[in-house]
Amino acid sequence: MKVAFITGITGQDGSYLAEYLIRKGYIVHGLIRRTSYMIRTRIDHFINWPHSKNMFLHYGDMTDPVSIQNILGKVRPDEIYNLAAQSHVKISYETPVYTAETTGLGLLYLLETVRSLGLKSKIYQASTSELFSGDKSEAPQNEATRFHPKNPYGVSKLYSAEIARIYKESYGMFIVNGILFNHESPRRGENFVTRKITLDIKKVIDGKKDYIYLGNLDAQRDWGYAPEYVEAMWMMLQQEEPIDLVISTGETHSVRDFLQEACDLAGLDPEAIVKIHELYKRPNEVDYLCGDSTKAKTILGWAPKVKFRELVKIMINFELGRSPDPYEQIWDQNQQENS
Ligand code: NAP
Ligand code: G4F
Repeated sequence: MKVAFITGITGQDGSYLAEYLIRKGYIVHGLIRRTSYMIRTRIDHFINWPHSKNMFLHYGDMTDPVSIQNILGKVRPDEIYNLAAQSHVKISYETPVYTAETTGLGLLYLLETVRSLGLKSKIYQASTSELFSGDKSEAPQNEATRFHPKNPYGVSKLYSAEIARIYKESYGMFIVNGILFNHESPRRGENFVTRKITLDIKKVIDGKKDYIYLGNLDAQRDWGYAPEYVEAMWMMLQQEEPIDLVISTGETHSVRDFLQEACDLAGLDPEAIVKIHELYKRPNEVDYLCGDSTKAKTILGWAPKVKFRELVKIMINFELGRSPDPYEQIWDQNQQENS
């Protein structure tokens, strides 16, 4: 049985990845933080599955290298997925040092531990399309596009992407950067724009809110469906060689488009319920993201099935109680196709 260690297991991606690996027969170890209130909403539903006897949670923190050393010394994983991060771009302006420590330096603690213990673990680093400038003239962005981050989160991720490359080249370690474009789901954090819109639509329908307050509606994003993206993470670690890859849908839409599509599906008029508020605008914006994942298609055989309209439908239908998150069907289908 393969052993995986996931940092960020309680997040959107970590929770889908843990489920995916448990279904594949892995022993999964996850890093969790001490919080005054124990909220593990995204993993609670499978923590007691019979096959989740192979799942173990360890207290620690990406800013505490001793905790990382102790856990890795015990677990000695075959695969490490470093998904932990202060991952909110706007909040990275308010907590720039903490963001740098967690999102940037955290990986260094992991790499140094793996190196000093002499582990042979393959390592996945959660890199991001926030490494790019978002200038439309540079789109579609691929593995050859220059990095030019625009915010404290992006530059922290640039540090981790580069230290990953340096450890790979210097020590021959197996480390890949998955350069993932935005990916969403019903498990998306509540203050990212897609989930905020779908959640607030539900509140408006229920009479709990009159308006949805948003920032820049013109920014364009390449939005995919998170369960498909965690599968790409796993595929990257199954290769003979570590190769950095862009994972994206190749379609881009504005925040305004997402809002309109979600409102149409819910039978609401966005003009009547949306107000623009400065609070949700950023000091600097990444205007235009549209990824080219041709290389991932060639090397991994990975291609997204869920595109923009289907994604909005999944999120709205879930929020309004019309249908559950369909990730299980998608995984079953992929397993059949791959076998
Ligand atoms: P998320 O939902 O915000 O989850 C972040 C995870 O990191 C949570 O489990 C969180 O724990 C944990 N974490 C934060 N600070 C930590 C610390 N100091 N020590 C230990 N754990 C800590 O993020 P996500 O959307 O799943 O994204 C996963 C990774 O991919 C992140 O690194 C993100 O930056 C990157 N990424 C995401 C996207 C996207 O569109 N989703 C695209 C590209 C890259 P708590 O639950 O305790 O807060
Ligand atoms: O949903 P967002 O907060 O995601 P953003 O900034 O693109 O970052 C996400 O994707 C990255 C990959 O490219 C990840 F690396 C990162 O960890 C995170 O998961 O904002 C999307 C867009 C932005 O242009 C923002 O200015 O929506 C715009 N927006 C407009 N109103 C808003 C709002 N964003 C948020 N969060 N809240 C608003 O009210």
